Amino acid sequence: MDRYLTADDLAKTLRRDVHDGLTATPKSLPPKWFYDERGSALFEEITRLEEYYPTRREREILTARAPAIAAATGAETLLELGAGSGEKTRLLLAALDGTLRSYVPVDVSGDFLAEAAGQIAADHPGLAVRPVVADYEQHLHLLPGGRRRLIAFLGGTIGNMPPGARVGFLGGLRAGMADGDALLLGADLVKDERRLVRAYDDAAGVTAEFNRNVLHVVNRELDADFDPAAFEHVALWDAEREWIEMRLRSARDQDVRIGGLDLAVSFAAGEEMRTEISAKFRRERLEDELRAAGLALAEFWTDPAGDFSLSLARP
Ligand code: AVJ
Repeated sequence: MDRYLTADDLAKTLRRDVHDGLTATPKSLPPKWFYDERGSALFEEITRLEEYYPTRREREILTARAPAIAAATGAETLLELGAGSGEKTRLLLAALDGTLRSYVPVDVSGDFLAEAAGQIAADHPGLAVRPVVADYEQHLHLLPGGRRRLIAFLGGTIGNMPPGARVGFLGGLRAGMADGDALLLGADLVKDERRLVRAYDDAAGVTAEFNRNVLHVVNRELDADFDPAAFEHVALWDAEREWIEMRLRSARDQDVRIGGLDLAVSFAAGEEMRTEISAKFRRERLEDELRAAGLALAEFWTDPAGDFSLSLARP
């Protein structure tokens, strides 16, 4: 397994993110820290909720379009950014069967990656599986080369980036791509506000628990004393910026100590801290942002209901 990111790098990034986020006004924490073991399990649970449509819709599109993706790309290498739950990967691997020689799952967490890669290697004899531990916002230029690479960035995770970061990220991807390479990008679409908000504020409270999990992570990793029960889950639709925003609202005046940073922060009753944006797209905006990064939209597929999109783009 290639490692461009050590546990120590991750720990440093967490320290910086938490320090910067908790000393800013308004306070915020970045969504990348949701996904420890418990957070990943909670996210898996979210993907099975009736209210959370994106995973199901993306799977519908992949199932219908995998043969077209294979025909259009003839991919020899599949690079998957953010190792998924395995199911979408299996659909792609099965469809690319005729041309594919190597599979490169890329993730920030090595433990999860090695296990998933081992399983896939066992199921696909003859396929070279080369997991890479890397931060795809930092290490794009280090990813393995080769001819006819298909870079898959699925799930709608691009929505977690604010617009400026998206342009930089897509531009970085483009810079590392050659003729014959392609990008497969999953992105959630703008739709009825009530459905969007319900997808991020489910009746069973799983998303609320997922949101609060970032406080458990900070408590454990940075010796902090957040009381997660003293923060309420908030999900709202920002109609102007067309993104869902998740926040944690302090239920009372409280002081929190982050021992590992030697930092004390106060929350006022009702104060809200942003923990995630999840941008929703329209075709035109995706096409414009891809074009600005030097990528041309070749295919744009949605599920029959028009809820979610898969874009295929080329340099
Ligand atoms: C994994 C980033 C695509 O934004 O929909 C799910 C994360 N947050 N419920 C999303 C998430 C709240 C998810 N992504």
